[in-house]
Amino acid sequence: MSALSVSPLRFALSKGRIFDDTLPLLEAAGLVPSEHPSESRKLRIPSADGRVEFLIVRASDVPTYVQYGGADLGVVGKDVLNEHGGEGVLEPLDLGIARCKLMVAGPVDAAELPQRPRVATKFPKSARAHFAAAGRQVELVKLYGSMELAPLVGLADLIVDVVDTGSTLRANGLEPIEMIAPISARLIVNRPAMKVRHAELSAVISELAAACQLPESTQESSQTES
Ligand code: PRT
Ligand code: MG
Repeated sequence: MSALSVSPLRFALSKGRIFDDTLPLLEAAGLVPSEHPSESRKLRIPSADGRVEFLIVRASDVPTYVQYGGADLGVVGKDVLNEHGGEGVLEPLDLGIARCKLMVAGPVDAAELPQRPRVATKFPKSARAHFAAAGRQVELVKLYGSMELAPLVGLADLIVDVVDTGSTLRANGLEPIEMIAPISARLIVNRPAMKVRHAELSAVISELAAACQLPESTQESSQTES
């Protein structure tokens, strides 16, 4: 870095799972938040060394902040990134944390499915691509949470949701039917920032890559839901 004082890199994170799983990697990279967001109402939290400023945003808003340069970088689940589409962001690292699976699930004792089943999901883009690829007709219903409830009250025949242990499915009389994609959290970077602040961002990417002991590769964020 130059001797001139520069503003800290802005790093978007969501509270909960993503923050908790990213924290050990940040610590290994020497980027320690000066406060924990669950113990603070602040939405901007500097790192102890002042190199970055963490922005606490909704999980689904992380790609938007990074796309428009509100944040220079961020951590987001691949499920959320696929729904966003990845425009304007680079995806240099699979952090291998917050792992889960995007799955189709339905009632354990389900009768035969209708010709065109109704599918409730927070992930319509991924769900649409999955069923279209299989040549299956479905009616998608967009929900923002508690997808597991929809089949229990007749709102939907199936759901598409992220599943970790599967205990939430089981607790609601549902079972996994098929996997759409394995999911993990990704480091994303604003495309113009990667040019303008290349040295600082490369340093952070390398440090985080070392922290999660993965080879790094600067690749275009995938626009496809595999
Ligand atoms: O705030 P907003 O509503 O926008 O986002 P969010 O609530 O989805 O964020 P958060 O913090 O819950 O999840 C952030 C990211 O963590 C997701 O985008 C996924 O990439 C990843 N992740 C990993 C998960 C899970 N595991 C997971 N288990 N996200 C959600 N869940 C849910 C699951 O759907 C179920 O309802 O947690 C519940 C428990 O899972 P089981 O299978 O262990 O019972
Ligand atoms: Mg939430």
